[in-house]
Amino acid sequence: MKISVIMPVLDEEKSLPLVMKDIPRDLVEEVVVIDNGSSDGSAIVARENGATVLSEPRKGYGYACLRGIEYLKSKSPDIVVFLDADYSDYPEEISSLVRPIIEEGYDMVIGSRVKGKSEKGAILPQARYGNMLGTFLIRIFYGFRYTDLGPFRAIRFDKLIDMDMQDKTFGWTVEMQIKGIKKGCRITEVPVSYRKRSIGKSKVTGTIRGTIGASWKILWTIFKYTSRKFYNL
Ligand SMILES: Nc1nc2c(ncn2[C@@H]2O[C@H](COP(=O)(O)OP(=O)(O)OP(=O)(O)O)[C@@H](O)[C@H]2O)c(=O)[nH]1
Ligand SMILES: [Mg+2]
Repeated sequence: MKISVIMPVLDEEKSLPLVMKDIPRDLVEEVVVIDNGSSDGSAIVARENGATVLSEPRKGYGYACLRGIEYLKSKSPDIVVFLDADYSDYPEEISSLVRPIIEEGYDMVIGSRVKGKSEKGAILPQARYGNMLGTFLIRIFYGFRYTDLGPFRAIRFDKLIDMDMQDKTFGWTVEMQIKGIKKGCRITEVPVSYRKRSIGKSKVTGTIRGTIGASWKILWTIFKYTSRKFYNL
């Protein structure tokens, strides 16, 4: 099976080489880095380390992912893995993320940091509570038990295209999880490990602005899709 990685990047020149080094290249055909207007050398470093580098000037995690998907339409991979560039996730665990798709016929596999081993302090309290609330609301509204809304995940490319993803920022992960349920995808979670960000600058849950912005967007996304469900929109 042809596997591609989509990696949105904003100013991660220091962590990128480590992430690239740990991606199992015997499994992954192409690593697509979407440089989202970095002011450091992220694009150069990514290219030097063997990634295909695209540029997306419109700022936002979702914008970057959408750009990656557009690019991959001409490549038609079987599976796409989403991975952060800050070296918090363990890229070598891509193999356990894709296994349920390859061997058991699943469509989408969410890497759960809650089920896996996290370094102490790696998942900040605000991220932990945000995850709990988000997954609780999804369980109430859709009856599916996720344990995490983390970014590290694998999905069959045809299912991803069928989802017609829309979110431009940090509602991205939750939109994918809700649409996976709505579209009748076969979904599972696998435990993934998580380490504390020790390189580069935090942009989301490590900052007040990022936390408020991401929390608001996640809740808004859940309520948007849920109200559509009730009103059959
Ligand atoms: N494309 C894009 N990527 C972003 C943006 N903000 C953050 N990222 C990337 O999204 C990933 C997650 O951001 P982080 O800053 O690690 O946020 P976090 O994981 O909540 O917090 P940490 O505890 O610092 O790891 C990283 O790979 C960032 O480079 C953005 O505006 N656009
Ligand atoms: Mg991070």
